[in-house]
Amino acid sequence: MRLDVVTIFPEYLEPLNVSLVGKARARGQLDVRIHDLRDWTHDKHHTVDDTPYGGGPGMVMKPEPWGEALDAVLASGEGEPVLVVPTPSGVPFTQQLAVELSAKPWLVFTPARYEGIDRRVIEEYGDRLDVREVSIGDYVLAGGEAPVLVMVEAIARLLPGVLGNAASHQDDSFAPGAMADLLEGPVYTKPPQWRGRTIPEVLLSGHHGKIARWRRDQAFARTDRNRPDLIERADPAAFDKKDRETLSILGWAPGEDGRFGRTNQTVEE
Ligand code: 6GU
Repeated sequence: MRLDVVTIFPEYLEPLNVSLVGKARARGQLDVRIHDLRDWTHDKHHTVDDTPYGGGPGMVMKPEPWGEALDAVLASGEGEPVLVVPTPSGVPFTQQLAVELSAKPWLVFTPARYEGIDRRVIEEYGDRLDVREVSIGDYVLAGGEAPVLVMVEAIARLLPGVLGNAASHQDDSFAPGAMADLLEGPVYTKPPQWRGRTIPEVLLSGHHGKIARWRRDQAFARTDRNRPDLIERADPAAFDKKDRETLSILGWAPGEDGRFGRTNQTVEE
């Protein structure tokens, strides 16, 4: 997969040389190219921003450097990339979107600073490319570079051969499949006693069925506590008889439509 990033802070993307993404690059599984937007300015001060039409606070990124930069990047490759535009006004970046983008051969990211990029740039490339305006959550960052780091890591670890073990992301919280719609429960390793704290007995039992059931119950308990919205919107067809018992103990019951909602009953920890 090829990834291009156009930014006014190339050094902000240095973490892409480290760890999982850095190793995937070193192995040739990822071709990452960072570009400095200011290379496509022509004035003495390398100006990339200007005041907003209509007034208001902050500055807007000028269209001309982005147009020249994107034309150059597009001309440097075969075929057409997906253009990923980080913005707090975008669609949510989810595991589903990460999976979809991980199947594309070429992604171009355009992290902006200030109040964003002149709208005409998004319109211009939207006429020619698959353009996705994407947000990584409901909070406001000073720029799109950190979101690019987040998205690239989420996408890169899904590429074939990047994560050591192919099964490693089958159980991911939010991964479609086995533990779909539930958060992952706690994990433990050696030593068996640490500061007087032990390991849940069942994990030492060697009984794989009981272990799987315990893990699923832990996943329900954590999802109940941290993300009850995931249980509310889960497809109830994914819940077996024991899941339903666990949910009932946690204070959940099926409604008219079969989906689960909280009953007013509270459960002691
Ligand atoms: Cl993609 N950009 C900025 N500036 N803030 C954000 C964001 C993106 N996603 C959430 N907050």
